[in-house]
Amino acid sequence: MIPTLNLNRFIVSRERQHPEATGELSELLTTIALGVKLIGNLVATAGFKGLHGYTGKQNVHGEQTQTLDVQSHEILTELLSSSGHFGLLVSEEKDTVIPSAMVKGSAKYVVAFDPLDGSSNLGVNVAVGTIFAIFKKDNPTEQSSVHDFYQAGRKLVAAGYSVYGPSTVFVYSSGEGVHEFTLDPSIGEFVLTNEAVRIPENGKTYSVNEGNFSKWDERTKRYIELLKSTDKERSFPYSARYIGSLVSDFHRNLKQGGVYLYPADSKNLRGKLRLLYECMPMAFIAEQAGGRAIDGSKNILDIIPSDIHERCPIIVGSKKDVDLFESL
Ligand code: P6P
Repeated sequence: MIPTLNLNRFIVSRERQHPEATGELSELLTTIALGVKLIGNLVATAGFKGLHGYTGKQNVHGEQTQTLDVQSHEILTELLSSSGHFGLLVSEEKDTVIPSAMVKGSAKYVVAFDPLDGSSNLGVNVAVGTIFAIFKKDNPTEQSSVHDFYQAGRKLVAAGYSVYGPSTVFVYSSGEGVHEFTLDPSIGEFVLTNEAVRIPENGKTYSVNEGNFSKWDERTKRYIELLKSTDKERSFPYSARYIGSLVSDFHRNLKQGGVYLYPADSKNLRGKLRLLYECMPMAFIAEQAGGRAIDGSKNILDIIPSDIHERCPIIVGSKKDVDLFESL
């Protein structure tokens, strides 16, 4: 079967519909997709290349970094730097912004990414993924600065994620719906498998680390107890599905409906996930697919970061499931 549309042709065909498009965003997205292919291969072969394990160093958040975290970070940083289409990078693995080696001065876009989210699962073969967010600079002619990242998620130009699972999928939106591609390893191409993905209005599953139950506030406890109660009208109880990998839990909820939470708790007052390169991209994808994402009270896409690594509580997924949390 000849693949109807591969990622590159799909992106270019969509961007061509915008007369002002210069092709830079298309090149940026296809560069990220190439990075995803390389990282997917790294994840799949790490076991017998002796690449599993920790570097003995910590990242900006004091978390032990794994060899694959660093190598995934290096792949994306080098590919994006040589693309010449962005001024600055933010990576979970680096405490400061990373200037592009190729762009002297200004560029149109800045990119934030989590090169390998969920990497604590790597040694046990649980799916992990890469998450990215692309902003357009307010003043493309001006020298890029960290302030180019201090924009509300609603201003994202594009965002997406990959899941390195039984197949490698690439999901992105550039503001006109959510599109899913699956890697065909026999030709090394991402092939369109779902155009205009819509998240069901409510789901059947909830994804949260219930080990934190005692640290949650009363509202979060009440919400989870509701989802576990018997209420035929609301199709409760939901099933618990949590594998400790945001991209996997989110992707299941995107396709089948459901809600993912990493709420604030007494230990993590702003939750665990990072606003810029985890919460915002997932919130952007969720809203583009007809879902919602809040931090508990505000839409995540309305929050303006003030630090590139700041954390944010997140309740994201099917509209009605997020509405219910907000209503409590
Ligand atoms: P916990 C992985 O470290 C991650 O950032 C997400 O991918 C995942 O959903 C969450 O943290 C798991 O955190 O505290 O439940 O182990």
